[in-house]
Amino acid sequence: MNNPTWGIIATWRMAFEGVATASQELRREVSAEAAVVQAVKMVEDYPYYKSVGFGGLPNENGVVELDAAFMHGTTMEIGAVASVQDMANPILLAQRLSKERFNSFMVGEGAGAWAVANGFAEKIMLTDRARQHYEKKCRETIHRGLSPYSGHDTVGIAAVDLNGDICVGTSTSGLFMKRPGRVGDSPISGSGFYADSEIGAATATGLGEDLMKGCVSYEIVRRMGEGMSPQQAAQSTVCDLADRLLKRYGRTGDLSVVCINKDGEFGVATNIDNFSFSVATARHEPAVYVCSCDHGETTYQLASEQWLDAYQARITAPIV
Ligand code: SD4
Repeated sequence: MNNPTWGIIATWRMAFEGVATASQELRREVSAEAAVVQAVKMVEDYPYYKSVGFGGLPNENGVVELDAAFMHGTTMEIGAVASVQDMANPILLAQRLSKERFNSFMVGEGAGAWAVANGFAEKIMLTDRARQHYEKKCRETIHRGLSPYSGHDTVGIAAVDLNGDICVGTSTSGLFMKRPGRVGDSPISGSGFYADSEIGAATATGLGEDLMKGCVSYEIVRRMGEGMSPQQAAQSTVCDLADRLLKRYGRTGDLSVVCINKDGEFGVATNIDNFSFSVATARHEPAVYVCSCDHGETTYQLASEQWLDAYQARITAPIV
């Protein structure tokens, strides 16, 4: 067996604070489960991230519906919720449900009632800012017959701890302006996330409708299990799915993935420019990287101060 190591990787810049905090804990032998759940919760709680938790953008009726999942790669436990409303931290619901023998994936009203009965915090998740985004989108698109769908920012976080456990969690408000009841890949095992402590874990962000066509997270873990490096597994899975979609479905949405193996090596792949990710490992200080996609090949570089400043300015800018 290799020396014990630790690492954590997450989709997008928004997870950086959570990743940095988790890196302090993972090196002190805190579990991957605790690190992942805490890091996802930090993203859910921050009101300026508009596609996860508090401040997440609503569906076409102006209602925030949230999806989340948690998987433990040693026990194979999975818990997930979809389309839950007015619950402060969907990731905590998913984590708790992962301990249930039955009913471990719950949706909508049933999930909400179960969460309230079990003492989980309720919260109005629609912020004034999210409502302003919604009203703006209505003016700019649906009232004029245009497609309102754009952008994607689900948080997916995978971690390996010094004990050799690997866990993954996701949380999202899904597609902005989705139809009520629509569910994407994020709470779906194998699509939005997968973890196997004997191999590694992967998680995805992008257009759930297309990510689900390739079960990308399971596929990446499977390829790592067959001997590919995390980078090869991520890159080949995204390229193969994008090619198949273009050939057989005629188009492809955004597909972005991150993964990590049990040795703390990580991989990332995307078919868009400007996908960012946050990572920290025993060998790698916490950092944010920004990806480019050139002829299907993903490259990335450290986010510059300028990029980070522009990001913060953008997410907090007045909505006009
Ligand atoms: C979904 N994959 O629901 C998610 C979307 C995403 O910000 O990444 N959203 O399809």
